[in-house]
Amino acid sequence: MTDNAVEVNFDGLVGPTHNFAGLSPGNVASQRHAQQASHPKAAALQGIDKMRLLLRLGLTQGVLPPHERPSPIGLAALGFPRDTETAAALRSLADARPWLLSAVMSSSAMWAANAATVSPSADTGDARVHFTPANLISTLHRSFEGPATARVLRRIFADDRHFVVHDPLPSHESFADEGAANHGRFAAEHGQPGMHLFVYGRDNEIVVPPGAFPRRQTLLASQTIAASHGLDPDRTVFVQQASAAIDAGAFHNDVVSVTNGRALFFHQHAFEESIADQLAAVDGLQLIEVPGEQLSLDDAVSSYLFNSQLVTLPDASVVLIAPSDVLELESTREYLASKPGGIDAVHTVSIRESMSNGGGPACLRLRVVLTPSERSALGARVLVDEPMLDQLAAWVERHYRDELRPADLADPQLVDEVRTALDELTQLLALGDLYDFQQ
Ligand code: SUG
Repeated sequence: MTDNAVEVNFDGLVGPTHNFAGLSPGNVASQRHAQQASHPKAAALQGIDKMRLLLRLGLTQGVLPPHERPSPIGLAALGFPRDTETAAALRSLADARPWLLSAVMSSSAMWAANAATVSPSADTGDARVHFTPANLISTLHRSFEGPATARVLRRIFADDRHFVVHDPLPSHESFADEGAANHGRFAAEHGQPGMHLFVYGRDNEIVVPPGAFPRRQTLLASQTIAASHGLDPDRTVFVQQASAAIDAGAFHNDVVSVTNGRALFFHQHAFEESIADQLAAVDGLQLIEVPGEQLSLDDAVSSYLFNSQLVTLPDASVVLIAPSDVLELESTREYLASKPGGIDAVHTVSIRESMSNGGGPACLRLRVVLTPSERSALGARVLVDEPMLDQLAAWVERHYRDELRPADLADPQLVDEVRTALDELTQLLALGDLYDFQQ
């Protein structure tokens, strides 16, 4: 047992190129908002407000920087030699295939739940915190994130006495991996040994019907991560997500369930088989199940009720940080008004810009359990307090545009703005020269 370990929520900062490009089949919000104008400044400030709420509730909050845009990995993969002038590359993509332009400009790294799968040191074979950056190969724009995420995590979690950052899994569909969005953990206290829940959408035996939404997580990917982190096989459970949930638009399992402490808050139709049976080995398991007749899968997906953050405050009360959309639907409003057992209070946050691309409160954060010595071994100034959030908000106000339209993505001026902003951010967060344009 490790005393005083806390769960740090590392939120992805929304990047200055946040836009709506419809790049994610099976993600109904992304499809619905394709090609609409986005609001990067509002988006980033909404994310910062959410972090401020968690901080004020007494939780430990961290931040992860946006990735460089256009993505140097993406441009290289699309055939542009390193010395191509960036403006020329963007113009050529805009003329030939605009969707590739949006792919290299996407701000999708903001959804930090997809950055990596993380195992706390209390559970791993070598008592270090293990990270596997997700390869995100199911969508082109997100497939550029894996190596960039590895670089960010290796900068922050550089101290190899405490941390191991693995390479992303092989870029092959058998290893399709979407990170912590399909992973949960049960533990009485964060620092105590936990039970790991890995949720997959397909393995090689599951036949995916033609026309069905993509199954983004494979069993093989989850098993490989569990093994490489040195997790105890007796404390690891692999569960299949319900096909019906994926086909209703739950492209990640965190759209239909969330864990905290020894609790699982979930939709009745989230899993293919009885979750109570599959989690029988979890000591003191607390199931908070929402029946399908009270809340349809469609309403679960449109409200993102289960993409809330379920967190335990220092006074031991359990709070649900839900998207304000739950107040707009009658079914979710009534469910929450019934004061479900296991949830002491509900706070709502307005993160409309992220929600319009299918990213709720839980998508925006990566949970990392850290002991005091692990926290003091961090390699950058990424744990935030209120003054730091004020500085980040002022930084957003200085550099982000109010509005971005699809055609603006090829604007060379935007590239300059992004570089100026990110350069300043690396100084603010003491990240060093992190980005390619800084080399
Ligand atoms: O991978 N949307 C993201 C949303 C990720 C949400 N994360 C979790 N559920 N954990 C995705 O589908 C849309 C980008 C666009 O269409 O412009 C996008 O990538």
